Amino acid sequence: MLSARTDMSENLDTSGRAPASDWATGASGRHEASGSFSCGGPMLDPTTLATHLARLERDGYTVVEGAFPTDLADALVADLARLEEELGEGPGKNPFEGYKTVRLYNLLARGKIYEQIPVHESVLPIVFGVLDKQCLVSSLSSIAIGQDEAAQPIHADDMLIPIAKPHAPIVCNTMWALTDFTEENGATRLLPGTHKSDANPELGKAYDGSVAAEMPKGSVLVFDGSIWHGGGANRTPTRRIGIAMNYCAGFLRQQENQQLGIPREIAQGFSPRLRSLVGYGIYRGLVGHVDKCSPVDLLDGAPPRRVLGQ
Ligand SMILES: O=C(O)CCC(=O)C(=O)O
Repeated sequence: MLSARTDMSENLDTSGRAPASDWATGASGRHEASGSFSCGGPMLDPTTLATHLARLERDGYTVVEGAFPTDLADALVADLARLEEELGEGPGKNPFEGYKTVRLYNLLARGKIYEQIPVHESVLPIVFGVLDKQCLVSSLSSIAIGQDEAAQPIHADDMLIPIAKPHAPIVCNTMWALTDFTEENGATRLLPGTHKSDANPELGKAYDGSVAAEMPKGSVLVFDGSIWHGGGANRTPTRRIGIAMNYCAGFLRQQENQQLGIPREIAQGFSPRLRSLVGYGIYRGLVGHVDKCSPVDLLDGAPPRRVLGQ
């Protein structure tokens, strides 16, 4: 659980080693908020953080309105348009990705502007509260749902992971609204409470009781990876554009391979926190080492320091 010591700076040891106290506490997030919580930017006040974590626990999701400036949303939309053109990406070719939806993957490799997303102080403390401070970036992609797109099949983002449900959160995902999200334009649909279900949804089956996560541009939907959900149908002439910033527990395999997918010279320019989040660290002082050394030293080409068995 989050302990009273909630300053994220303690997670900045670039060796990626767990702080000694994390060995003692287990340092798992699991919905407990206490004390103020800073990612180095403005504080997310403890009451607001606790409210979001309580909603996540009860419903499986929460929406942070005004999480980031609308001019950042506009800048991201413009950069995604540039990328779509440069990469020559078109709509998906299956019902899950959508036939009228354009997705761009591996965004941390595509431009400096994306580096602020995984570490954003309005959202990361909530993710830390659900997972823990040693969680990882699982994937970072954009999803632009075009006119006349059908609703995406209802699914759970952790349904490929073959462990019995319900279980503690191991995936926590976020959807950044770069345009307003409305019921008409394809706002994400969620089935509240299904993160506690002992089953996964049946793909292709229609489910009653979903709610549309309507939110203004600049908001972020945060949800438990077990909740049943899917992108909505777009019945408007304009695109619904979002960024799917997804996280997983530090002991899980990341959905996008960050260490190979992000060129080394780009990762070398990341902040210590971002390096740690993409996986250049060591989980609980053991998992992810290279010859007993931290991968972060190898990233920099620095003489590797032994972090195990000293
Ligand atoms: O686009 C959305 O709102 C949701 C997308 C999603 O759930 C997914 O692709 O896994």
